[in-house]
Amino acid sequence: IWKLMEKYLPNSKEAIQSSVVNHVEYTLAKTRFDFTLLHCYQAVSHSVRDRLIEAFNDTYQYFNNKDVKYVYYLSLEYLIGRCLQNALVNLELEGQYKEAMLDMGYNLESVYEQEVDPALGNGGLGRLAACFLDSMATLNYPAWGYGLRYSYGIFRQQIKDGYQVEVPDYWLDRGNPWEIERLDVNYQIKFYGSITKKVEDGKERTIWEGSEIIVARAYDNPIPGYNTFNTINLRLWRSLPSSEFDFKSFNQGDYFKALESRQRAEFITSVLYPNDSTYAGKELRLKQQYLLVSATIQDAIRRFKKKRKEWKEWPKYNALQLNDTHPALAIVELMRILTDIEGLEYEEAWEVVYNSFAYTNHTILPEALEKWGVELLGNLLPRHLEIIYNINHIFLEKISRKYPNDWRKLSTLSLVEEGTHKTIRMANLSIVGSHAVNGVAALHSQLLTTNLFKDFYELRPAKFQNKTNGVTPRRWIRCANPGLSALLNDVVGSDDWILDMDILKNFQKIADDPAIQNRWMQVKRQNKEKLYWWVKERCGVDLNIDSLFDIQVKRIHEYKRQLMNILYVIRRYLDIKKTPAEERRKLFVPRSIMFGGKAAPGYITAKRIIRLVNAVSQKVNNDQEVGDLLKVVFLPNYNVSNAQVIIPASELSQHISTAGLEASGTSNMKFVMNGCLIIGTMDGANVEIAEEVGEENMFIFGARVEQVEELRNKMRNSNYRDYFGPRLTEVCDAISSDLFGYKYDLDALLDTIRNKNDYYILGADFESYCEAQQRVDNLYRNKSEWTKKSILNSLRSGKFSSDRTIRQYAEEIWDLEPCEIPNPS
Ligand code: 26V
Repeated sequence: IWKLMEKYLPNSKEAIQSSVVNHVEYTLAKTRFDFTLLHCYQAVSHSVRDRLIEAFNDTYQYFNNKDVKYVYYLSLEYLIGRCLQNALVNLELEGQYKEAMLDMGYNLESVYEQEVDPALGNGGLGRLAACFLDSMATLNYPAWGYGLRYSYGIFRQQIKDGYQVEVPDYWLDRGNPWEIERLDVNYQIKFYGSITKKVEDGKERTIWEGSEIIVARAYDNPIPGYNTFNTINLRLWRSLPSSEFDFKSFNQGDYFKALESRQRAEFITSVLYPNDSTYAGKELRLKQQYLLVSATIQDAIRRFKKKRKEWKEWPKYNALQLNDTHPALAIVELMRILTDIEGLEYEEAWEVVYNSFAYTNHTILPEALEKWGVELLGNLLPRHLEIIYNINHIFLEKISRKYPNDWRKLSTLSLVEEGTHKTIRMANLSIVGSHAVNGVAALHSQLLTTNLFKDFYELRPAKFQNKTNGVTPRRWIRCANPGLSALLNDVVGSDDWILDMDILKNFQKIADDPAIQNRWMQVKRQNKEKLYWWVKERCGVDLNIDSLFDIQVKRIHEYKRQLMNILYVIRRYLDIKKTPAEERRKLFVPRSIMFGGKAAPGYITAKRIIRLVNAVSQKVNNDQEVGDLLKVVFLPNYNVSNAQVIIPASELSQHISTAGLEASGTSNMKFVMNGCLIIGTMDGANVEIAEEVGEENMFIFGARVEQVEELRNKMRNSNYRDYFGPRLTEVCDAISSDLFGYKYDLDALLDTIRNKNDYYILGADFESYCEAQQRVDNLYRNKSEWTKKSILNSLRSGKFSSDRTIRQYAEEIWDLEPCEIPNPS
């Protein structure tokens, strides 16, 4: 029977339609009489899901037969975005499905809009993990993504009276056609309890008995590669109550109490922590981290044991990548299993662990570095704390032999931070337990070796690497910008650029071609129209499509300096008002300035920045005198699917963090690929973007990283009215005079930069920012010059494909070979 079954579904229109109709009837149990667009989406996705599942099963069966090495990518966050279009594009079936659906009376694009956007991440770190999965599948690497299946993703952001309001994001309420629930893949996870030592044959053994036991169940999410049959797995764990655990309570007759404990188990993977900047040592968060780590390690071990190899071969078959320190307990969990359960000697186990783990750092902000209180950790995971102390003891002994009596070194390198509140430094644990540590852009990796991890670097310089981030051109050009994709196809003569962005460099001469420039502008204009309608519908603002679309979208944070952007908008507003009406159009280019991004719910200053943007928006947009010369909009609920509309439509995008503080940035890369010019500081990956596209094709301004500390000191020692200069001072005074209302909130906001503690040096960078903005206006007046730079930005962005990044991880850290499954037809 298996042989008789058609192995791969044929791609004809009729076959697609029959599969969709089949799902309407048998999966949805629907008839054509009460059939909605949502049902259509569900039937279509199920028909695509069938194809993914076949490819997915074949992929791992093939990997298994070939006895390949795997990389395990461990991340608490994945911002994968919508799946349907991405799957169709990667399976190269979008055209066929479009036709098939049109025939049945449906527009495929409106079908796409029915899908929820799974938002299981905060921002850059989670989106990076999703781009990496796409590249790992596309490049045929034997890989697994591991994460958590939160029931609630990051909150949905609404704007009420100009303030951010958080609404829970229960994203599973319409089911999820993309996941495969694995009823048979469950692991026990233990918490709390006690440890006992036993001596057997003269050897001490440690036994940890957890007092709370729950279950982690696997939910598999197939990730199709582009132009290959390889489809890899993103395995997400969900917490469930364990059936064994609460027997006692049930027997004692306390029925409700027993149910409560079951609900507590389910609660663990309920909600993603919506904070990406300040660390708060919450027990629930630690439970989440350990659940991911423990289930994943058990899964990897089960797979390895089937090979019947010796433990010392583990690193030959497994590479484990830690996406920041969040899953760092994996190091300890593998040590625990190897020593306590598998009976390896400490040193043998350490070799295995050290040679398989690698750690990526994503931030140098001290407030984001994870440190778990030893009381909390020791209570929840007593054996793990003991192992951490052990690792630390052995490590510090080596250090004190190498640097006798160097107490400063010992205390900075130690995994334990002493003090009234003793903590475990997860970054130190991750470095000590890994054979490779990397930053996410050249400048950031450099800063790790000279500042944050200086002493570790001096100890083992070879361990430290750079892996500049990248983004997938499949989602960020091919899916998000079909107009540009078609244009690039024509320029190149094929769609080869999707797999090899570097070939675009060979076509730079088109940047001067007026015919191409015209088509390029047309594509941008169509994308701007789409965003125009999006803004009109959601914000009720009527933009001028001919105005310059100027966009800053990212999490709201002081270091990203959205405040500097809006203060400049006010500067522009005041300048327009001061200019005689008849001269205004000569002096100012019409601009639509858009902001978007979520503030962490407890981050008051970030929330006040949103309040200020909306206050300015209200004033400026309703000022008849200003008209379309200046519009200000806050784009609500910035997420992956909205980004796919926003990024292709923008002409100028802002990446203006204080130098040294943005580890990389990844949207900067997406904007550049889509022919957007950047106004930015020499920070994160901006530095490398400037190297690739040329500084003359960007608007670079502001203090360099070496100058920041000195500027901070200078400002500390003078009055803000002096170091701000008259232009910024006037802006602050306008806000304080209640020109925009909300004086209480806005004065408090301004005090973060006025009171001699302008940590992010807005005051120092403001003038240079204004000058860069003037250069933007000047260039925009020359449409052909602007378009030329836009084209060059896009054609020179090849370095920032995540394919390049993943190849480097595979070759320089994971020692991993591609393994392509054969074409089944
Ligand atoms: C930190 C924390 C702190 C504890 C609470 C939960 C939580 C969740 C996430 C984070 C991650 C902060 C680090 C981060 O997102 N870094 C960003 O990583 C991007 C990808 O490498 C990079 O482009 C951005 O520049 C960097 O800010």
